[in-house]
Parts: sequence; C-alpha cells; structure tokens
Amino acid sequence: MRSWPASDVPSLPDAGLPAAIRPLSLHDTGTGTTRPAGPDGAGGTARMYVCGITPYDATHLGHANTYLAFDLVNRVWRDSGHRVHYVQNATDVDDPLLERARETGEDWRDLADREIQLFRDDMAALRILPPDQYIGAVEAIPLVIEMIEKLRGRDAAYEVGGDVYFPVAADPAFGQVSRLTREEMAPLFAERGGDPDRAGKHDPLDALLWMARRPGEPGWDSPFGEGRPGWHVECSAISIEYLGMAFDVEGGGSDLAFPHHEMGASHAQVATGERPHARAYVHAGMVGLDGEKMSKSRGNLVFVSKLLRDGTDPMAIRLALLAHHYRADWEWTPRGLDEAQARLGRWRAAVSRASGPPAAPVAAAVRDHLAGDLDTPAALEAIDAWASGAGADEKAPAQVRAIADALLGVAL
Ligand code: 5CA
Ligand code: ZN
Repeated sequence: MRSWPASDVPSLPDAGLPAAIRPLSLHDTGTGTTRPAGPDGAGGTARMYVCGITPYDATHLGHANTYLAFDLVNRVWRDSGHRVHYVQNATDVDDPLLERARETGEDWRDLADREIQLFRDDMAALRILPPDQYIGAVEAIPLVIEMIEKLRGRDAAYEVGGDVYFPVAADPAFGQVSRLTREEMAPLFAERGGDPDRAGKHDPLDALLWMARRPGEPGWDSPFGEGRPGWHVECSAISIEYLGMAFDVEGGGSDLAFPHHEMGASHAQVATGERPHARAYVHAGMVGLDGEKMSKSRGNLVFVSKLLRDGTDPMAIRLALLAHHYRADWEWTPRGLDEAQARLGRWRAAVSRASGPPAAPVAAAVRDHLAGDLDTPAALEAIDAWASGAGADEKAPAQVRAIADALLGVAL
C-alpha cells in the first residue's frame, strides 16, 4: 500500500552541532531490561517493525502516542548515523473491521480504505516518519499462506473444523516475549481475540493461523481451503519477509506483548528454525480517558483528526504526548493540551530571538535523555531551560530549532 509523505529531518552536524555519541537503549519486554537497541557498531541499517492499526475507526491519541514513541526510535537511530528500515502493517481484514462494516452496512473494503487514508493524514500532520513498506493484511495473504505451509511442513499446524491452529507447544521458547506464566496468559488470551474454549484445540492457548470462510465474510483460496489469515501470523509473515529474522525492534502498545508479539515470535521461530524473531520487543504505555484505556471497542476516544479539525496545532498534540514517558500509562486531559500549547508558544518565541544560550549543551542533553529509553519529559525540560535563559550566541536559535525538529519531530 501507499505509505505517507515524510517531513524533512535536518542533520544536526549540518546545523553546526557535533555528531551523536551515545547509542540508543530501550526497555525490552523480552528480557525486562533496558539495553542497547539497534545494529552493533557505527553505521549499519536498523530494522524495525511496528504493528499498525486495524482500520475500523479513526486514529485516537492512544494510537498517536504509540506511533510517536517509535518515531523517536527512528529519529534517534538516524541521528546516530544509522539508516532505518521501517515496516508497518495495517490489519485491513479482521473480525472487528468486518463487524463494524456489518453494523453500518458499508463494504468492509471501503471502510478500511477510508480509515487508512485518515490515518495517513493524521500521521503526516503529526510529522511521524512513514514506514518504508506499509503492508496491508490482504496484500500479505500470499506471505501468510507461505508461512502456514512452512509451519505445516514442520508439524506445527493442525486443523479444527476447517480452521488451522498453531500449537504453542511447537516453540520451546514460547513465553519468552511476555514472560508471563500460563495462569497470567489465560485471561489475556481470552480478552485479546483468542478462543481458549474452542473444542478440539490441543491447548487452550493455541492460536488461529487460518480461519475457514464464514458465511457472508470474505475468503481467499489456499491449500488449506478458502478463508482468511489469523491475526498474529499476519505480522509474523510480513515482518520476516521484509526485515528477516532477528530484526532490531518489534514495537506496539503494551496490549500487544501477549498474545500478539508472543505468538508472532513463536510462528516465526518455528517456521524458520531460527531465533529470535526480534532482538527487542518494545511496548508503549496505554493512554486513557476518564479512568479507562482509550479503545475503539469502549468508544472513549479523542480523535487526532477531530482535534486538527477544531484548529489544534499538531505540534501541540505532539508536545502533549511527549510530556509523558512512552512506557507510562496516563490519562489524556484538556489541561495537558493547554500546557503543551503554552510550551510550544514559549519555544517558538525563544527560537525567534536574535540570540540565546549556546545550543551544543542542549543537543547533548536532549540526545542523552532520549538515548536512555526515550526520556522525553527530561528532553523537553532541557529545551525549556534553554528557552527561558538568555545568551549572546547568534547561531543558537536556529540550532535549537533543528534539535527540536530532528530529534523530537517538533517543527517550531
Ligand atoms: N492491527 C493491530 C496490530 S497488528 C492493532 O492492535 N490495531 S489497533 O488499531 O488496535 O492498535 C494500533 C496500535 O495502537 C497498537 O500498537 C496498540 O497497542 C496501540 N494502542 C491502541 N490503543 C491504545 C491506547 N489507548 N494507548 C496507547 N496505544 C494504544
Ligand atoms: Zn501486529
């Protein structure tokens, strides 16, 4: 599918600032530790897969927060001299999308196309850098079929009433992404799209790979009958097709650690006989509203497109999100947006001055904070401190503008 337009990323050395030194460290759910993420050594291409939307409703601030976290990963890697190979999917055929289309009487394809376009527009407005490959589940069906064939060849697929399942027992490393006990897995599996009670499964946690066509639903031909892909195998197949195994970061919100990233890793590891699927599994916190996680199914949403339509500056939205650490769970409030708007005003006024305090220490501080698991609240404070100080450096305002743009994606 088409991706979305990229905003320019200034080079800080071109702006007269020194090159970055400290490599990026990120918190990896798979080990529970914060450790270096990205290619070993200088240069080299960093490889990242981030799970995309299920396009049955507009982008809300929770989505925006998650994509923003991985946009920072992208920017910090680039600033360190890496090229970044970034892949994202869109789950453009799945139960919730088909359900919504049924409810409203719209064709599921039209619904998906419209919401994906809205998502592209929102991402471009928020200056979130686009993936190099933006791949829909429907266009990935041949890859999914190929992967299920590989799993079948390794005795890691079985049939229940025409549907095909993955036996979690096939992967000795199962559980190593989320590090949950089976007791902890069971309720999450049921809550997040799994079917633990389906009769005939070998293990309640076994995951659906291929769903035989249901009446009134779309289906595609395959060696295991007409049907459509399961959810986890979609991301598993797309990620290894475009990035290979052992790519640097697989990302998403914390609700994807289990079962989604766990199952995707097991599918990939069993299908290829290699491991790991990703070198780090990185998860952003959940943004809530009125005491509950913002979610399409709960309907407690603040849409990016609505804020933009109402005249909110997209850079204020970006700053409101950056004011929280990406791994924190937090609540969206109108006050947070007002504070971000005020901060944006202060920063804009400061970079419009004829001079200011030197920018090199600001670059060092912002880089340092971001390199340590994306500590954006501290990075924002470093720019606040510069903006509230006075100085005679005439190059500094343009340099701080470049720092905010390159590292934080905030256009001043
Ligand atoms: N299509 C799948 C991934 S393959 C999916 O989870 N789609 S989604 O539209 O439900 O979510 C897209 C991304 O936004 C996921 O990474 C999810 O973890 C994240 N997300 C969803 N709700 C929130 C929220 N309230 N706060 C933060 N991130 C969220
Ligand atoms: Zn995914």
